[in-house]
Amino acid sequence: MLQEICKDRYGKELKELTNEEIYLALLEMVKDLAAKKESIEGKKKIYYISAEFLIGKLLSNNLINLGIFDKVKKELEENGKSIYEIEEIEPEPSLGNGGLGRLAACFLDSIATLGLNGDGIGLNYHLGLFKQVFENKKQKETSNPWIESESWLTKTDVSYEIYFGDHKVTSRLYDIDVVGYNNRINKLHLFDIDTIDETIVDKDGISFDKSDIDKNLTLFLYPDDSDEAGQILRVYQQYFMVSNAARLILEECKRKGSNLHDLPEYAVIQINDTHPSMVIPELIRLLQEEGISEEEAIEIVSKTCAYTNHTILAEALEKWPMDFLEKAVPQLVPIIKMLDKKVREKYNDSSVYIIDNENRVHMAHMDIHYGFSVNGVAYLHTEILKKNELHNFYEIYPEKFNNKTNGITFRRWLFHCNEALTAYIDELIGIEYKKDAAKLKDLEKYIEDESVLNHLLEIKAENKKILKDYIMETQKIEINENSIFDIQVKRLHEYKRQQLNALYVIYKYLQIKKGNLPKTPITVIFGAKAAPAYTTAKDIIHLILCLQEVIQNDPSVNPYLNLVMVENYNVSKAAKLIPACDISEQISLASKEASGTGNMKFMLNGAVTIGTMDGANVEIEQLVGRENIYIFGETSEQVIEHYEKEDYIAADYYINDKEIKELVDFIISSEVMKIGDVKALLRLHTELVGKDWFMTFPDLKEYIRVKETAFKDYEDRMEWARKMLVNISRAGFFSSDRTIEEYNKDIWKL
Ligand code: 26Q
Repeated sequence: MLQEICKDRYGKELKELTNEEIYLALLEMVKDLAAKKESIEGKKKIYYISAEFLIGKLLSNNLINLGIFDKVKKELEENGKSIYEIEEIEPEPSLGNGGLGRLAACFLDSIATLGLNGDGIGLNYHLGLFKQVFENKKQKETSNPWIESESWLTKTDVSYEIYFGDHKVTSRLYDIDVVGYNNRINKLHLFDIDTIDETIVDKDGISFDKSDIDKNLTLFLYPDDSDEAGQILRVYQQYFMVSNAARLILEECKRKGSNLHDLPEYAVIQINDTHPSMVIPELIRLLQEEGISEEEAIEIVSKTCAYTNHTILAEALEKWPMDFLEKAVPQLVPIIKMLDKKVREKYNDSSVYIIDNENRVHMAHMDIHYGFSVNGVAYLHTEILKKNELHNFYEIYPEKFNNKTNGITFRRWLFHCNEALTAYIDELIGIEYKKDAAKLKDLEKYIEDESVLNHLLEIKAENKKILKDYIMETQKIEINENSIFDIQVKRLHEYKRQQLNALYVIYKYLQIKKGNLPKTPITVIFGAKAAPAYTTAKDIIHLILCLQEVIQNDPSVNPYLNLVMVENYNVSKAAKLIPACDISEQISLASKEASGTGNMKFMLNGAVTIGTMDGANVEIEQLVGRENIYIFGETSEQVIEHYEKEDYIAADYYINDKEIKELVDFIISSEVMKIGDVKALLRLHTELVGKDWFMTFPDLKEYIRVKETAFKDYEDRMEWARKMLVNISRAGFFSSDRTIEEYNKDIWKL
C-alpha cells in the first residue's frame, strides 16, 4: 500500500527513501484515507471551542485509529525501515499548554470514536507555546515553529471578515482530520490569518511587537500578558477565535436547514474554560443581525452554550477590564452591559454580577447565567464549586451544575505509548476492553498469578530501559535502569508543589550523606514548563536544576539517588515517561488541582500513585483502595479553612521545626549557592519561609514518611506487582470514552 504511494510520489522504492520522505508519504496516505472516510453530518453537532488543543504527534495515532498501524509497521520493517524512527520526524504541534488542552484532544478522539457528530474549534498558533531550553540551569523560552509546508493542516476556502474596534482582519480556516478509532472522522477547525509574520519575533527568544495585530494575532498561545498590550492581544485572540466559531456554526446550521430560531436543535457549544466565553455575546449579536429580537437571541444562546470550569485558582478566573473590551471589541460592550443589567434586575447580590465595581467583566459569571450547563472536571472539584467557589450561583441554578470526571484516550495513553503492555493485556483478557474500557477489570483474576505479575514487572523493566536510553541520547544523563523511577510531570505551578518533591530530594540527599542508604536506588524525574512571567515557578526550576547538578557531581550520592529534569516536556515525552514510571507524583495542595489527567495515564500504565486527596486522586483512591495508593496531607476542607481563617503561617513551621528548617535552608546552602543564581535561590527561600502560599510545610513530613513507606513496599516485588495490576485493571473508569458518553447523555444529547 505504502509502496505504491512512494512510487507515485518519488518514483522510488520504499527501501531507497529517507525517513523524511517516508513520513511525507505516510502523511499523504493518511490524509487520503481520512478524506475517503468522510462522515455523514447528523442534525445536531457538538462544537468544542477551546484556546488549546494539545493534540501531540498524529501519525501513529491516526494509523492506530484507522486500524493499519501494524500493517504499516510491518511493511516498513520488510523494507528495512522503522515506524519509530519515522515518528521522530514529525514535528509536535504546539497548540496547548497543559491539562486543559490535552483534555480537549482526548475528547476529540473519543467523540469521533463514539461516532458522535462533533468538531473542535480553536486557533492555529504558528509558534504555539514556547519551546523550553535549559541555559545556566534556568528555563529559557525560544519559539517553537511546528508548521511545515506539508502538514496535517488542510487549507480551506472558509474565510471571514472579523471586525475589531480599530480595524478588521480576514480569517482563514485550516482543518485537521480527527480520526476516530474504527469509526468516524471529525474535524479540528483552526482559524488563522494570512498576514501573520513569524519574522517579527526576536531571533533568540519569544518577544515581538505586541501592537501589530495583523502580524502577530496567531503567533503564540498565551502571549506574555505581563503588560497591557499583551493582555489586549489576548482579548483580540479570544474574540477572533469565537467570532469565527460563531460564524462557522451559524453557517453550518443554516446549511442544514436551521432557521436559527431552532439553533439549539442543531448545535451545542461547549465552552472550555473561559477563554471562549465571548462566544455568548458574539452569538447574541449575530442572531440580532439576522433579525432575531434581543430577548429571543438571549434565549437561543442560553440553550446552546455549556461551560466547563477547570480551575478554582482566583488568578486564573478571567476578568477583563471594560476598557480593553471597548478598545478591542466595542461591538460586544453594549451586549455585555445589557446581560449584566438583566442579572442586576433579578438578583440583589454583587457576587453574581457580570461587571464588578471595578468595571471588570467576569467571564465565568456570564457563562453561568447565559449557559445551560456548568460542569466541574472531577467529583471533588464540582463539590467545591457548589459549596464554595460558585456557591451563590449554585443557589440560583442548582439544576445547571453537574460533574464530568475527566478521562484520557486509551488509544494514545496505552495502545500507542505502551505496546508491550497492550499486547500482554490482549493475551490475558482478549481485545474487548479496547472498545469497552471497563473490561480491564477482567485482569484481576490474575491477582494471585505470579507468572503474570512477573511479566508485568518485566514489561515495566523494559520500558525503564527504553527511557534510560532516551534520556542518555537526548540529555546525556546516565540513569540507573534498576532504580525506582519516581516521576512528576505537569505544568510548573506552586499549587502542584514541585517544591515539595524537591524538598524530599534534599531530604534524601542529606540522609545519604549521613550514611542512610536506600535499598534500591531512586531516580526522581521532573518535567515542567513555567509560564514566562511566573518568577517563583522559574525559581523552582532553577532549584531543581541546581539539585540535579549537586547530586550528579557527588559520587557519594549519585549511586543511590539521581535527579533528572527533562527539557521541554511535551506530549511525546509524556508518552515515553509514563510507561516507565514506578511512582506517580500527584501531590497538589488539596482543593487546588481540579482533576489532573496525568494521574490517570500513570495509573493505566501500572504506576502507583503518591498523592493528596485532591482532584481525581480522590476517585483513584476509591477505585483502587487505600492499600494500592499512597495518600498523605491535609484534606481539602482543612486547606479551605486555612485560607478562610488566614491562619497559616509558614514561618512558624520553619522556626519551630528543626527538620523542616534544615531542608529549606539547603536551598541557600553553600553547595547550592556556589553553582546557582544567588538572587533566585534567596528569593525562593524567602518566598517559602515568608509565605508558602501553597502550604508545603504542613504536608512535608508526612509526605516524606509516606514516600519512605512506598519505597519500602517496592522491595516486595510481588506485592508491588499486585498494586500495579490493581491500578491497571481499575483504570477503565478513566477512559475519555466514558467521560464523553456522560457529556452526551447529560449535556449534549446528540
Ligand atoms: C487565565 C487567565 C489569563 C491567562 C491565562 C489563563 C489560563 C490559561 C490556561 C487559565 C487556565 C489555563 C489552563 C488550565 C488548565 O490546564 N487546567 C487543568 O485542566 C485539566 C483538565 O480539566 C485538569 O485536569 C487540571 O487539574 C487543571 O489544572
